[in-house]
Amino acid sequence: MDERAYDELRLSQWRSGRARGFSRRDLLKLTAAVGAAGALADAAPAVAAGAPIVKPLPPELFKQFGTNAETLWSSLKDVGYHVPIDRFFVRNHTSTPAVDSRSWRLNVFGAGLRGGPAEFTLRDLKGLPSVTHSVAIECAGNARGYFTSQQGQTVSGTAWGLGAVGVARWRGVRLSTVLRRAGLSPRAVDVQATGLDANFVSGGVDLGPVRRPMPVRKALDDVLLAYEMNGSPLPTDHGHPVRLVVPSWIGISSIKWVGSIEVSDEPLFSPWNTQFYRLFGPGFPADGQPFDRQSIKSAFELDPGATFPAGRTVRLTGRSWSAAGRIEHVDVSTDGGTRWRRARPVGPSIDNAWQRWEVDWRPTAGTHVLQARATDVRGNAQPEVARHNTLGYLFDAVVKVPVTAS
Ligand SMILES: Nc1nc2c(c(=O)[nH]1)N[C@H]1C(S)=C(S)[C@@H](COP(=O)(O)O)O[C@H]1N2
Ligand SMILES: [Mo]
Repeated sequence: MDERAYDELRLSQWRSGRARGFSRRDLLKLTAAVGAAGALADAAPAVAAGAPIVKPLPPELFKQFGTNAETLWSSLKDVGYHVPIDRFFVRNHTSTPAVDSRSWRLNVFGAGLRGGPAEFTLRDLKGLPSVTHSVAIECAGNARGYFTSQQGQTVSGTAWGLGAVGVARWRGVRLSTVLRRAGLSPRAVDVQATGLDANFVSGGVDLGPVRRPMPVRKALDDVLLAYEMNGSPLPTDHGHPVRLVVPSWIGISSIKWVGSIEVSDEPLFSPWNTQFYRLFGPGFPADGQPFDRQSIKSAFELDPGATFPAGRTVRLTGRSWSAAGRIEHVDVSTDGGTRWRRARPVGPSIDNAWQRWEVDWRPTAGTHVLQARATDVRGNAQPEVARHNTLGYLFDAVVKVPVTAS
């Protein structure tokens, strides 16, 4: 079954009340509470205990939004294919917890296992065959701010620029290896990891710990339980000691600080696939349209408002990425979209990661609008306008970047 068909089936099961963990009634209650409080999904959490983010967030590397911090694209110029840990974006629903890796255990349980629960220490996981992959993690709300600034539309949630994305080298064990060791049953339907961070409270309602189910088919396909990032033990803010890395899917799938994994023999639901991370708004089903996959985007390695010397050739650099496949080509305009030219690819184009590129440009004095438009190997190209949805997910339109030369 393809992902879309799976989503549709899941939606109808949920509508008909076949939902354990988070029912339609819970959602209606929640919607009322959220409406009353005037807050919405992805907004700053009501409680944030301790240090929301542990690593330093210098203003030349990050723009901070409460418990979240996006990478400034100017900080990715000349840093190579992978985003260094010191500038990788952080998206926390609450706060970064301190998890002791020696006493940490992964508990795998549920009716989708042949026997009882299984427990793994970090040592156990490291003793299993490991794989290393370059994979992008990107927030579903990345570039959300452009719905408002570029399209004049109202959306709720963190007004990210383009910096809620990063590619790192993740090393870990395949989730499929762990699930098979735990005794996966042919009856298994869904797999849901739960984080050890504090419960997420939204609009006065305690929604429990961050968790989100995925179909067993995805779990067995390409998902990692990662314990290393760019060759270092997984850093505190990025899920120490172990996180999921779910290639091509929205960032919320890649649960950090994993404490347990439920394998169920029926569909699972959580607020993170019912109330949040669904497409709501005109043209979408009243219950929202489910989605799992990320979209296609491009970014220049500079910040809006950057300045250049006039009359001298500069090298513009950037990156493009698509969840549907490798980037085929990137077109760049430096005159607000009248003329486009092909950017030169730089280095590899890796599936589920990104493609770096460059173009030379000699600006005249004055203000200019830069744009980059990517096309992937499946023929998907970035549109002029992203499809509006009230929670502001999956912005994929070509971004207009104002710069000045003097
Ligand atoms: N336990 C837990 N996992 C989580 C989150 C969280 O708040 N708690 N945030 C998710 C979201 S919305 C995103 S976009 C990614 C961000 O990963 P990063 O902070 O390592 O960049 O983690 C996901 N995993
Ligand atoms: Mo996210």
